[in-house]
Amino acid sequence: MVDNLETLRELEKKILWLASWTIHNANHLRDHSDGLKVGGHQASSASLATIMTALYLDVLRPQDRVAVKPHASPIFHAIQYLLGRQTRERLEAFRGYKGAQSYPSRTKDLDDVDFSTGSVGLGVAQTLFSSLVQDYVRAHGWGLSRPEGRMVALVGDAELDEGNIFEALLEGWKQGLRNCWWVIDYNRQSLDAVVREGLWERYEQLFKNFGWDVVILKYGSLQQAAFKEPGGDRLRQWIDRCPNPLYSALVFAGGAAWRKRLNDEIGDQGDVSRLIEKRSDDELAALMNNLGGHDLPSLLDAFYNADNDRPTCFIAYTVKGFGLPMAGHKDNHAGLMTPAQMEVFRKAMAVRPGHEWEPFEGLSLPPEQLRSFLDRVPFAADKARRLSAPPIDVPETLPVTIQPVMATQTGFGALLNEIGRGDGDFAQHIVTTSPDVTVSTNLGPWVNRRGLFARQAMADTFKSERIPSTFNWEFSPKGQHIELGIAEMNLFIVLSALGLSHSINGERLLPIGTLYDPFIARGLDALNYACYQDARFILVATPSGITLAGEGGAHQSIAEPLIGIAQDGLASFEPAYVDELAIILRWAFAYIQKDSAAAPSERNWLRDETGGSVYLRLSTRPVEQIERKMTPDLAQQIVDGAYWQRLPGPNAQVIVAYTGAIAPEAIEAVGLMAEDRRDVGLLAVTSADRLNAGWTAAQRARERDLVHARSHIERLLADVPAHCGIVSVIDGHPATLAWLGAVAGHRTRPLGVEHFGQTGSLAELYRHYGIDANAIVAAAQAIAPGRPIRHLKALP
Ligand SMILES: Cc1ncc(C[n+]2csc(CCOP(=O)(O)OP(=O)(O)O)c2C)c(N)n1
Ligand SMILES: [Mg+2]
Repeated sequence: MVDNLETLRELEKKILWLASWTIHNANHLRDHSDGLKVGGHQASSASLATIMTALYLDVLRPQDRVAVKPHASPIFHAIQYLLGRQTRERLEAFRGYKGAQSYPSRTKDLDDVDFSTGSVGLGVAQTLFSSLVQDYVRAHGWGLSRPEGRMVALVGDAELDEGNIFEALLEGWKQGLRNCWWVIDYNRQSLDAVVREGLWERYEQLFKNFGWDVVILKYGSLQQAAFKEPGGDRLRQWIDRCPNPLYSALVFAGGAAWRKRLNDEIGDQGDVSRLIEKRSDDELAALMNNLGGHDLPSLLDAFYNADNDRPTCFIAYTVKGFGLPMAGHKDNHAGLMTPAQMEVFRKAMAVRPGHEWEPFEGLSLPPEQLRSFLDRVPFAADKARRLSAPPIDVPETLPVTIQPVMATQTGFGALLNEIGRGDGDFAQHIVTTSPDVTVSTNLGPWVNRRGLFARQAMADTFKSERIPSTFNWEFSPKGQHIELGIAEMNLFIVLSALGLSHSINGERLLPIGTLYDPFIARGLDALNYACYQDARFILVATPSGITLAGEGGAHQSIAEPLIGIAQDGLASFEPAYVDELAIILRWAFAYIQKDSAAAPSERNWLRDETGGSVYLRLSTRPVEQIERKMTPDLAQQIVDGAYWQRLPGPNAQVIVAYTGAIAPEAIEAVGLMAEDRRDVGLLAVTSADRLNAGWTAAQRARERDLVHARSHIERLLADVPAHCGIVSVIDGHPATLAWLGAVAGHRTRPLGVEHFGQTGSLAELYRHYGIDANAIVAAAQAIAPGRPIRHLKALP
């Protein structure tokens, strides 16, 4: 490694140049009439230039995976460009249409981003959980022919303000984390200003408390050498006492300012004055800027000496804007170099105009030597860093014994219990996880069969003490359930890591996470992040809605069905019956494994061949089940999002469209209206999300001249007479189904819950929020005039 120092130094310069040029080019050469300005990248990127050079061009191996601090994307892209994995066209279009992404993106970037970043904190936690997932995979005997990778996060210091990082740390400690590096870019600046003094001490203690090794990279090798000179210890004391804002200000002000300040404060102290005097302004600035995070020898030494059996946190002192005129200035976050500054920088880098993109322009080492070095960079040794794994066969049907009265949540437990009996590939690749609600979301029977996962076996004391208990709480490396603490953020990030295992570890998992529906909101950004990375998992959110009557407003979800509609990469369902759930769950296992860029199917206009993740909103409400034969056609309609539970007649005046646990009220309302309204129809909506998506896509296709495009909901409503009204009802926000009226122009009255729930009996709450049978009938009477409906009771 040390032999390469000169080459690495040259390339570090080039990387900083290319990143700066990418930003400058995007900002100054593009027409910004659209207001699209580069912000936040320049100074923040420069801060990590040395660390990333050391890692990517020397330390990392193909099996290592990295989450790069969002604003360091220009450095990442520049490195990939030098390695031949990024194109000039994309760099020229940085932040533009189809250009290199502002924040590294697995799904949108060309240059093989390991983990997307953007919303700070999430990529950091992703590396921790990816390391746990790597351990899970290997403990199950898979992927042992590949070397273990280190999961590395390049973390902004202000990023550590994000609570999800600490939630992850605690979980990592519980699960015996290893092979995980967090390199903290300790530039002591955030977006707005300079951070508090002494944060490193808190971090150091904190990480140590969680079982991490902490390596502090404060002084670069120039500084270390200077400290050995006479007077060096005084200089060191001065540096240690210097407040963050002052250090930053002096970095910005440069050599002369350093000299003045040092002379003013310690200049009369003999040896140290000579130490200062000996150096020119430039040399003095170079010395004072030579913090650990900008010193290749210190960095390489630290990285090569890490013990990978433990997680390691490197606190690397850096300068935000290092090597650029804005270095250290507290306002530099959105700072950009002016054309004049860029011109000075260009000259300093010996880059001729018109040769800005040339990889070796202005470097002193011969291009062949640099090329041959880059060709041998270990990180880029494999052609494709991304791995893949074939799909796991899913049984044709998932058997389940359906009780006459049953809740979907119970059905879910029963389905998994049945799967848990099997010992084929399918059952073996399922991994479940839950944030301390395993038992209350009905995963208990599955866990009893498959056990909990831990790298080291742990017996269930209750069992060994022969105390009867319903649940067998035994941990072993073969277990298939990852029990998490309550933090929902961690649930979504572990799902993100499990759901990328095929790509990261080359071993496919079928992850299922359970939580209470309202707490999706608690981890929503992490869920969004997981979907943005195209991680694949099944989310079972149960219980849900005001149906959770006695639990009250804090546990009753309202907005989640709308999240289900709006969240990209997530197909959501809310079945009413267990036979529907069995169909949907089977479909979900196949859907999460699809991986092609196929066009939407002309049958439902959904992108079923592309796949995605799945969200099932379930309920604890026992509902009378329908005895029926599951035909292929019915199964298909359940998956497509809706079916006629009662077909409306040709003269229908009203149809009731319902979703989920409210089915008995919808059925009752149809019965109450039957005498006074002709041909009432009952539409069972199993997925408002998929119905809506298909409808939108089919319209778009028609607007593009595919005149025959029809979505599932358009076909279902095609024969409903124009004068017919629709009453929709859901235990969730009414907007979920309100759009149904726009499909074919039917007058619609959407019922649902808009205000915080409360405690009460089911009947009281359904009545209070207007989603009981009587409210449905009242709505029908209002939008489908006719003779008064006799069974309608006066509403309170
Ligand atoms: C969740 C989230 N909140 C806010 C932001 C906006 N933001 C981007 S960078 C940043 C400051 C980051 O500071 P630091 O992590 O120290 O990185 P540096 O800029 O010093 O490189 C903020 C607030 C974001 N990207 N994500
Ligand atoms: Mg910072």
